[in-house]
Amino acid sequence: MWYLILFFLICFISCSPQNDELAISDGEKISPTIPEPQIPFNPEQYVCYKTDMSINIDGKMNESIWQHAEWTKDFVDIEGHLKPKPRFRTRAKKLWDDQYFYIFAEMEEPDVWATLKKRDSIIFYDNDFEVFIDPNGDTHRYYELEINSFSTEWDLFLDKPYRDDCRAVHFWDIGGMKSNVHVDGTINRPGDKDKGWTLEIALPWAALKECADKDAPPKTGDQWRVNFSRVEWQVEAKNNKYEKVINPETGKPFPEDNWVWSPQGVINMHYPEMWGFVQFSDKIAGAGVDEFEYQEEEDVKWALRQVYYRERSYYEKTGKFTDKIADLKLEYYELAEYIWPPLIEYTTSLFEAVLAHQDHTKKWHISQDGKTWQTTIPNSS
Ligand SMILES: [Ca+2]
Ligand SMILES: [Ca+2]
Ligand SMILES: [Ca+2]
Ligand SMILES: [Ca+2]
Repeated sequence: MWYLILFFLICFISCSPQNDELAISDGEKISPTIPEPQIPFNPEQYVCYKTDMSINIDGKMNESIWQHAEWTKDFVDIEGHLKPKPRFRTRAKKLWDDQYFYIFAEMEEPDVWATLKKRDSIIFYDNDFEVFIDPNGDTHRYYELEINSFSTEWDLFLDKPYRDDCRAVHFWDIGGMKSNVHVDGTINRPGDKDKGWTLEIALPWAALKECADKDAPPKTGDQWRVNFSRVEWQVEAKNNKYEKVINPETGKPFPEDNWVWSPQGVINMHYPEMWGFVQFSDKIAGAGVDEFEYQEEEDVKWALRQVYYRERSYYEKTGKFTDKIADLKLEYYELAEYIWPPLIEYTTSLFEAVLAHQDHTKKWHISQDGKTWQTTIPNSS
């Protein structure tokens, strides 16, 4: 019986959206099995305009420029349409200038509470708001930030997702970051009904630039991969204090809800390929509109991503990779300008799949650790 409990406990921990704690405690490798997202590839899109006025980071949307920035869609469950709508509304706005990337988040919340005050604590043990940024969209070298309603920050750098044997750098800080929370209600006082909390963040390009592998500040038209997540626990008032509701069957708190901007299709934020697209515009917010321009090459990267998911589960079953697309049971991909199927090469512990452009000028690659990159082929004529 005990091993059944252990099995389910391991499943629970490894399916948990944040494996950060695991990485801290033992640095253990995460199982190579990669569950595939259970929703179509359709990340949210947002055009982020500039501000021409300075923004006072006090947690309030009290600068008129914010009125011209559009709200994101209301957040949905991390698994998308597979799960019910969140209990409370969450939405966000974005702006930028030559110094900062600004984020504003609004969270409806009848019971505002927080416990953690020490920087770089595991903030998702409290209710929180989380930001994920992969500037160049290769799924490696990305930034994560979590903030609770005490304004306590946990920022970290990840060289790659946990599924690809990540070493998260918790001591990395977003130097020069500013953030502040405004509580519309009373924090840690049950018995009244709070409206919620709002969060204002300024992330300096100087810090984001370091591992961006891309221009920072961005150029107009540049697209970065970004997602937001809100962790929400079930709490109850006991002795005039908040406590997490305990599941009587497990003796532990019920699992947290994860409400996100762009749904992941799997209970894991560390699938950067599912994050939203933010396209930067050099227009001042309210002074014009730029259309979001979807890059067809994202479909090429997504087709290679299927090869990666399937190669990893093929490896799990057989102990080796394969160069035969039939072994991977992949559908035919109709790709504008790229030749299907990909060419796959492998060794005992590595693989690389390559899709070539029809005119043989460029190729897209993916490797066993999920990194995608493009190469151009010098003109042979
Ligand atoms: Ca403000
Ligand atoms: Ca990256
Ligand atoms: Ca840190
Ligand atoms: Ca309250």
